[in-house]
Amino acid sequence: MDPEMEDLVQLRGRTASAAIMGGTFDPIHYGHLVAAEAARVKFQLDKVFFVPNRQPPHKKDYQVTAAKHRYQMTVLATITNPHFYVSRIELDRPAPSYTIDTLRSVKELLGSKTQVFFISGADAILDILTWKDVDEVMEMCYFIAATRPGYRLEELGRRLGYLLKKYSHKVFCVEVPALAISSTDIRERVTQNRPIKYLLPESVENYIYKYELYKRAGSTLKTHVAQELKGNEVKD
Ligand code: DND
Repeated sequence: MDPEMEDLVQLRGRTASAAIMGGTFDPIHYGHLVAAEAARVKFQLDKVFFVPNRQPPHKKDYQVTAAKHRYQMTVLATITNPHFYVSRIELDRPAPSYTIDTLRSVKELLGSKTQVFFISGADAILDILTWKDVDEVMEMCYFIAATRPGYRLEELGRRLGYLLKKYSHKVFCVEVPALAISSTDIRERVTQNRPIKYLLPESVENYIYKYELYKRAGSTLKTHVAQELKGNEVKD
């Protein structure tokens, strides 16, 4: 059993709460970290598990950075928070990384006395109707949607229709001031030699420069598209 799974098992049988913060984390930044910490404090979560995916089911149009880099950046970013853990559960499972499969494994490990939350940006929640087995996903956990300050849950309701009506008691909001930060913007900034300081932890910034991630324009385009455009191979 990997060490992160042992952390999960510690909660088994207790009345406890654990949250999953699923993501591609390409790269992880302060928006993710602030959202997770705000959720932890507001909902008194015992532990937050960051779960980098192996291949996001919804991002088939670009090649994500190698899993080992995304995992290591996530470990570096979370190391200073005693409540944050990183799980390899999706990295060690064949792709695509469906959230329903992760929830099933986590629920089985934790047992019925632990409440499971899933932390997500409001933008990701708006796409949830396209997720695999969405009704079962909603049955299995509570959702914490990170929103801009002042955002109203009713706005989510308008977009989510039946899903939010049926599961309104399971969806909560937490306000996050750092919502403008995005992984896409950080990747583009590195490619264009623009600063990324203060958008993400310094350790992750240094990691990106050390391993020369995101240096090449189009490095995150899906390989065959990039080959057509550039006529040469694109690596992670
Ligand atoms: P992303 O690729 O959007 O992650 O994936 C989010 C999660 O949804 C992952 O666990 C996916 O596997 C899962 N998913 C997506 C689609 C289909 C299915 C599952 C399925 O099972 O069928 P990012 O690394 O881009 O972002 C991670 C999270 O952080 C997201 O929820 C995103 O909305 C949020 N986020 C921010 N939150 C607060 N402030 C910011 C943020 N930027 C991103 N600045």
